[in-house]
Amino acid sequence: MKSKKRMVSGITATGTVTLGNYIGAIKNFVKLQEEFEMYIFVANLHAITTPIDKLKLRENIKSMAALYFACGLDPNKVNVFIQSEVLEHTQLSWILTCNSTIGELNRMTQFKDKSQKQKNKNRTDYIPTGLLTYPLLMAADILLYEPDYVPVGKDQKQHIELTRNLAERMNNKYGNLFKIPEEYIPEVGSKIMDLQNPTNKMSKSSENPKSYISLLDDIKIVEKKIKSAVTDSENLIKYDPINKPGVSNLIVIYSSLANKSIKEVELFFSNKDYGFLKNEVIKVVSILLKEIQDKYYNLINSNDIETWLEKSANNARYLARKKMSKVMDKIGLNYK
Ligand code: AQP
Repeated sequence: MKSKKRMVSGITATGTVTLGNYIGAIKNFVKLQEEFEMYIFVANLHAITTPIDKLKLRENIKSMAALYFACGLDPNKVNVFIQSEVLEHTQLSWILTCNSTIGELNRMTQFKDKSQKQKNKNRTDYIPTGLLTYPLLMAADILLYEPDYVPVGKDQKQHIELTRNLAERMNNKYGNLFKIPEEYIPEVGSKIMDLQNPTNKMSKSSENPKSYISLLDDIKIVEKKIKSAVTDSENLIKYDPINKPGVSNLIVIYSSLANKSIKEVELFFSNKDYGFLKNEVIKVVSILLKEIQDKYYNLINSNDIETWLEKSANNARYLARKKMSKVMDKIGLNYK
């Protein structure tokens, strides 16, 4: 029997999962779980890249794990685990750090954007080193598991390229160490935008809660957030991300959740106004969130989650240890 192709991915536990994370990542994990062998983790080590309150972090980790299942990941099909519970992630990350250059990390747009945010907070003296080096932890997250594909949003494309470069570099230097992964970017919704500033990506750590929809938001709040989403004064429903970023973002959200192509959505909304568009977006988002939240509140206090996470962490450890043992041998760290 032909074995399944493997995928690995994770979401950073900096806040509650957003609609952007859902459309850009989780929705696809759910779709692909039948076809692929999947390793999906709660990226808690990535969450300490910038300062985070410890109680908040703890809460985020559990909530994210429960949300993965509430969104439809089947614990019998997908390995969902907590990143820090597989120690090899940090071990390999150090080895990759020693095989990378500051120049290539400095070129990462996410580093430029996120360090700019720190500067905007008047913290010019405080750009955490982890902000520069986290793409290497991400590369380790991937390379440990020899995946065929890494499902990501557009914003992470550059990090996958870095991962591939590092893997090729180390393969050339030490012999065949790593499998070169391919990125897997969804056709629709690979970048859901901020509702208040639609030229920026929707982010769970944004300081303005009106700019994102969290999967655990109260439906009444969601309604308000969508109603106050920034559009333009043209009152023309057309997909044009450059000139009409706000309207295009609503079209993309609707298209993804209603499972319709952008063309079909444009046709459906032709001759309609923005009020109508927003109401339809509210409907599809509310249906989704209600379903997720019902499952979430049933799950969050059950013991099942810990059992599922532990079983999957064991599966992940098995692969990660095998890979690390090979790496240690090939680069000369193993003296025996
Ligand atoms: N707005 C988005 N649209 C589509 N996909 C998105 N992803 C994130 N935001 C969007 C995808 O979700 C996965 C996990 O992302 P992450 O949380 O690990 O990192 P991130 O991209 O930095 O996401 P956030 O929400 O913006 O986090 P913070 O606020 O902590 O920086 C990835 O596949 C990502 O592409």
